[in-house]
Amino acid sequence: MKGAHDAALNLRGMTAYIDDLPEPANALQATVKLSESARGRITRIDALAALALDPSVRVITAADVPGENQLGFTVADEPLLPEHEWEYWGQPLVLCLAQTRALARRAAELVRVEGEPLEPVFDPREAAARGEFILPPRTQSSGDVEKAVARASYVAEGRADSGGQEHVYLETQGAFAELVDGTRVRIVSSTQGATVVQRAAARVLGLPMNAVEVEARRLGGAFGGKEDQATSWACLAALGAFVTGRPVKLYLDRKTDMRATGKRHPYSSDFRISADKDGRILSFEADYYQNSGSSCDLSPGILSRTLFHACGAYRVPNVRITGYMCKTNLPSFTAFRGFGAPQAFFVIEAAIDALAAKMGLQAEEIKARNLVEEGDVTHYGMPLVGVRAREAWDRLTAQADWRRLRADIDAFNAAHPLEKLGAALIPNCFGISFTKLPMNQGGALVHVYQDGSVLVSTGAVEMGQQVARKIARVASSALGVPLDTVRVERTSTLTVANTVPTAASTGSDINGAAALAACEEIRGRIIAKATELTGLAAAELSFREGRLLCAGSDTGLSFRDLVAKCHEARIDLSAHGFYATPGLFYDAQAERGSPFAYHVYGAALVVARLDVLRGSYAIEKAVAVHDIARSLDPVVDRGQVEGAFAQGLGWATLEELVFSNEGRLLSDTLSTYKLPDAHFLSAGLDLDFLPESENPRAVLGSKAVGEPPLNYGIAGYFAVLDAIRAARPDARIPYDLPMTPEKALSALSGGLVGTRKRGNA
Ligand code: LUZ
Ligand code: MOS
Repeated sequence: MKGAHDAALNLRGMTAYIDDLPEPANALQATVKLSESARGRITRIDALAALALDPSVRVITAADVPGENQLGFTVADEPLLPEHEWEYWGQPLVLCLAQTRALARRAAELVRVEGEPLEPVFDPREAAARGEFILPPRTQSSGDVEKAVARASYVAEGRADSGGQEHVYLETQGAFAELVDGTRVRIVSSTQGATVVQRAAARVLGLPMNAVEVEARRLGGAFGGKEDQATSWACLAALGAFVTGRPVKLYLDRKTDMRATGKRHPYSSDFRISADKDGRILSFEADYYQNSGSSCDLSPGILSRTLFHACGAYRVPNVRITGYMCKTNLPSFTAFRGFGAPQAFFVIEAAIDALAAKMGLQAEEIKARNLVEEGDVTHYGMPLVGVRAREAWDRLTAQADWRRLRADIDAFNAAHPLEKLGAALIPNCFGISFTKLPMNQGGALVHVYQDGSVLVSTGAVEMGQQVARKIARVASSALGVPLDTVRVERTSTLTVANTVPTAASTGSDINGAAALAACEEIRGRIIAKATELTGLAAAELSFREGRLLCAGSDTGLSFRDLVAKCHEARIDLSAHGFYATPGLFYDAQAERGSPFAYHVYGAALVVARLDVLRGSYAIEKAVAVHDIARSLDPVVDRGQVEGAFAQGLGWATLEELVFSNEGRLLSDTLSTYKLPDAHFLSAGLDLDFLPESENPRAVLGSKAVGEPPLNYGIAGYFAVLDAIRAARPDARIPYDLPMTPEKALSALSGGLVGTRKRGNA
């Protein structure tokens, strides 16, 4: 595990997260008081009983915020602590500090927040009907859908709903904050974006950004949950430190985290799809009602990604889609691996399923006929290059012997009344780049020390995805030094400024490229010195594994020797590197442009085995063929694809957020929120990579890997659906993801066995 850094520490259980860091003796522990209804107007906050509990207790409210009480940068709709109204059940109302966590919790229980109830709304369509939007609706279109529908041989329409998803990062949200020299504040945050926290904390505390230092050492997982929503906890800790002058640690217990923080956005959508007599898709229309929750947060970016991925991995000549960001009284839904794309994929996959039923064809036949091809132009005007959708599809269907498998499944089902198999295939096409153009930039700071060892700092936050390992590989390859001589430091606003969150699968693309630029600059200086010392031509010189080579043969000089010579000669052995993803542009007015650097392709197959009497099912087979181009680290990429596929299967089949009719999250523990576990995928996940090919649009020919494979999980939904239909060909089953065993049982019993009420979310 040389140079593996966190991976090796993780395996040995030695990784220190924020709560493992020793804190100063005078530190205060923090907790929050959560609202206990979905919406209300604050009339009085009574902290007397809490304060009487212990002299160390402090109760901090909106009135204590020295700067601007506002975390919303896109829309100013997110006070750090509410002044007038609370907008969801579980919203932090006040901050309580005390000597111990137990005292702080007790204090929070004793604080009384009185208020008048206001009428909440939970359903996105209802919010839309009332005109409750975060921002105005957005429409993208291409071609002429009315004309297409008029000449189509088949038209299918319907509705598709998908539920949210709890992040269940292993490390809950947390932060530590302290004053430095009484004038500056230092924050250690479990955030994906050190600068995101720095900017917000500066605003809240009324400080310039140079007086706020934010460190993200490493996170115990994030999955998007800490792109924007680590911020409030970091700001609360900083506020506590600022008000009391003492260090403050705020660390959420699991239940508080689940209640108070946002999840994947639930969507409710209407679709209409049309095709010619051969099943070629002529048009696709959709209205996406995004349940944005109580505040803007990242909802516009997520809606963008939904709209860009409306057509899935299919060529559709005529498109008209509209997205609505519906404001509801639920915790503000936020980034989650996939960022709106899986929600869009589910709708088009449902539409094709409905179309197949109309045509009396297998959905897979329609899919195969409509895959995106080289040179196709997306509905937002971006030509697709390096398309590998068909390559992945063909490879998968050949490997899995799809026709034979289908026939075997049908034969099995005909012979087994109480057990049914079902299968589904899904192709993938996922755009890489932040949909918000200015976010596609990053910096790096590289030091080569006198002994030849290398230290790299970037904006990339290590959260278990091994981005540090990938960046170490980039630096090692750029400098030609052994991997174990490169160390990647934690992310800090002191070393790299103006970072973007480690998100959108771009962590190694952007930060790796910035590190590469810095390494190349230093390498150039060292090579120049080597030329001067040896008289050899610079073009002939290279480093490999720490040795200086000339036209491939060893010169007898090492990287380390030359570094020492450079230092003696007073040559700078440090460099800052910067990368801005080239070629991106977008005209928001026209809804036309090239918002992505490139796309990632692939295809997956899921087979499910259903117990017809119980509605329970098992994933019998999960296979993916995935495009990682020329991988920076195939072992890491394998882990990412497997993890994302499993997480997608969880979203599509098991994981169900349940809210009461009053908007209270009922699935607020890990005993009521069912996650995939080792048994769930006991059959294993069969993963194959497409043949290596160099991607010219990312660092060292690689491709981003974090999010795209999550879409594969959607095949799990349709595989179970397929099995249910084998038992109940007549059943009318709404497209409603996740396909939990409860819903399967309800469908199998023709609705005789009802599902539990999901609230309106
Ligand atoms: N975060 C973000 C993301 O701010 N913009 C994006 O486009 C994005 N995409 C995927 C995941 N996180
Ligand atoms: Mo994100 S969903 O924080 O990449």
